[in-house]
Amino acid sequence: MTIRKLLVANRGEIALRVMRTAREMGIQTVAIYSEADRLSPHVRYADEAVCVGPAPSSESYLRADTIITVCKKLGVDAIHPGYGFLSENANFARLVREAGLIFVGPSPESIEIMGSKLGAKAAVASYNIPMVPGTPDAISDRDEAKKTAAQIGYPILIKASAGGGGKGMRIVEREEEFDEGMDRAVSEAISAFGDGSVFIEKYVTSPRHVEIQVLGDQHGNIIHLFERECSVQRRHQKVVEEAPSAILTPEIRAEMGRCAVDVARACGYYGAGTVEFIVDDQLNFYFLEMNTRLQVEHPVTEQITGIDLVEQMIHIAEGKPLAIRQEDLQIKGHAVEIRVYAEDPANNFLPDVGTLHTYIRPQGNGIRVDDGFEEGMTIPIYYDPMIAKLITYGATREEAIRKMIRAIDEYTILGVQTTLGFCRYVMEHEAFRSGQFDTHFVKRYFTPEVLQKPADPTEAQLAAALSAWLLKNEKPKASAETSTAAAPKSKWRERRLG
Ligand code: MV4
Repeated sequence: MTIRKLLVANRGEIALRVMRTAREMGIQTVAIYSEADRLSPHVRYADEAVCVGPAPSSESYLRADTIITVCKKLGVDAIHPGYGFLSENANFARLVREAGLIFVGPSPESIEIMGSKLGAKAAVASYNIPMVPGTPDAISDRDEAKKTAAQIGYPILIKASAGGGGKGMRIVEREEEFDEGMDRAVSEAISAFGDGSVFIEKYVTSPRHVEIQVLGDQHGNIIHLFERECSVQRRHQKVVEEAPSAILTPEIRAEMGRCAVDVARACGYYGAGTVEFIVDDQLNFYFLEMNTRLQVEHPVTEQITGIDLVEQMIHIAEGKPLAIRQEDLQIKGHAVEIRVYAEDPANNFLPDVGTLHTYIRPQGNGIRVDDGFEEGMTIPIYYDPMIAKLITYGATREEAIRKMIRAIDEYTILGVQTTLGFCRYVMEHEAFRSGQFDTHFVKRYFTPEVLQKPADPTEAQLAAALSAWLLKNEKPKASAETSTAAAPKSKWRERRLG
């Protein structure tokens, strides 16, 4: 089945990212937007655009029924959900299928299995996948669980089965705190997810977060596209991602890749997915969960493999067999991504939404900016305050990092506070440079004081911003130089204008 018209059920940078590939493939694009996003670039980029409701996402980007109605009206044959919003909603994927449309993503069944952490553990149980010691099922008998905790040794983590991405986790340091931790974990899980199922795991105290990108087709072929290192994060919000990881050996990489493919196989996975592991200081790795969507940080994988993941997703959704074999893939170079948020690092990363009075992107070889805003636009309060993803690519890790620092220095954003200076601090930090860091990097090394200098724009940036503004606002003068009548009639000029 060929996709001729694709609706992107998302906004901002990821909507643009998906539509760009669709356009390259000759596929017509349809944008949806909320009343807050009327003037957004993703709306103008699309061949057609439909307003689906007021600003709050519950009344617009999350309205499955409205979105499917739009598809029927416009003759759309497939929906790409991007990330967030409806991307990991099994019911939505099912509604799309029932409406006779193609969901550019995995099956509702895969989404459902992996949406439950215990479901994921059960699905992979018959495969040889390393997992952190813990309880394989939801805890029903508290005394039993307490015994297991004593056996595996404190500290332990209580996790909500319906959680994920750090939501619904609780550390218990010693047995005396077990009951209280359990009470809180269960009541939090009920209020957050409507499901009080929790399990316990040994707490790996200083892990690295390494995830493997996989692609599976609808014929049972599954490959992996190596890893992304995402350890630099703040309160489960990733800050810096890179590929490959500075710590993996080719042997461990191959082994993790094999495990990731098996995890995908265990749930009959097709589409693009990410298998998340933690890695301890001995380089032991453990499977944690699988994300059944295209991830924010997918560009670093695209840079080092040369593969367009959205193109692959579309081919897979059309039912085509994967055209890439595992042995064709190799890592070339190194890519680093930072997330540029409209947040104030000096003020506990409080969202600082406002107007991008000056917005000048970095440019040059090895630089990719995925964003969804333009100068003069206001960042709406209703959604995630990510302004852009800045990705650099070089032959080596050091080259990609140096390029990132240069790119951050060129990036001029005035009007809102951003995390650019904070990311620059990470790039310069010895622990990051040496590759010796874990998920506690930000907590361990960052205080607002370290930012005082780079937070202010440099003289050069101010000068650049001012001249850009002057150029843009300059009125055409009726001077001898600009009037066509008086223009010098050189051959060069004729050739150029003719
Ligand atoms: C863990 C862990 C340590 N031990 N599980 C956080 C996100 C969610 N996917 C699982 N997470 C963790 N699970 C055990 N048994 C530490 C984390 C964790 C973490 C993992 C990846 C990236 C950042 C993190 C930050 C804090 C905790």
